[in-house]
Amino acid sequence: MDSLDIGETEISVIVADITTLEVDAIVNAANQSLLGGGGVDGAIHRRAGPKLLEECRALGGCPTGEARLTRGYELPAGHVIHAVGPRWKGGGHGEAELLASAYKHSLDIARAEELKSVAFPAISTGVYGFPADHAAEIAIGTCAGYAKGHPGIFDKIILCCFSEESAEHHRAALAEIAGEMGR
Ligand code: AR6
Repeated sequence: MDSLDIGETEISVIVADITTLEVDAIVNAANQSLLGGGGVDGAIHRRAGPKLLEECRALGGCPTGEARLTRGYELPAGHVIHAVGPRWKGGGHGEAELLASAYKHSLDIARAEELKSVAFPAISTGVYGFPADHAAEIAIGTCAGYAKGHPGIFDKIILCCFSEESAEHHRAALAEIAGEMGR
């Protein structure tokens, strides 16, 4: 299942480079320093240009499970929400809760700023080693729960996967939620 409408919010799963998306905000899978890195973080900073790093420096970092907002600069997206997911350490260190918190915090920021379309990468599933299937359940479950709890806030929440395999995990999680909702 590629998309599900919850209230007025469409939750969808796509395979794309998140730096190409024309949305109100893309979410970055950042680290606590907010000073850039590899993976999607590196790609976002490259495309946004040096002013993004300048704005990030002024933020003074971000704890795991939280997020911070900047402008998008040269990106087609208007804003970047820099979320810090957990490193996977076997599952017994609050990783699931911290990952859910990173999604929820990002959506709280988007809601506060009245950003209507938000795209997420699969936070923590690259360098940070979070198992992709478990992370997808948390990503989809948190976004769907948020859309249900805050009707009319978002037009679109996009889970922007970088591989077909990652997308399959997110589609399966979306189908499960749809089933629970009787759709
Ligand atoms: N568009 C969408 N998804 C992407 C892109 C892209 N352009 N590039 C990679 N991905 P990762 P993490 C996917 O490693 O695990 C950085 O160094 C990728 O395939 O970017 O949260 C930060 O600075 C994977 O599915 O982030 C941190 O230090 C997902 O994005 C650390 O890595 C996340 O992979 C964060 O690690």
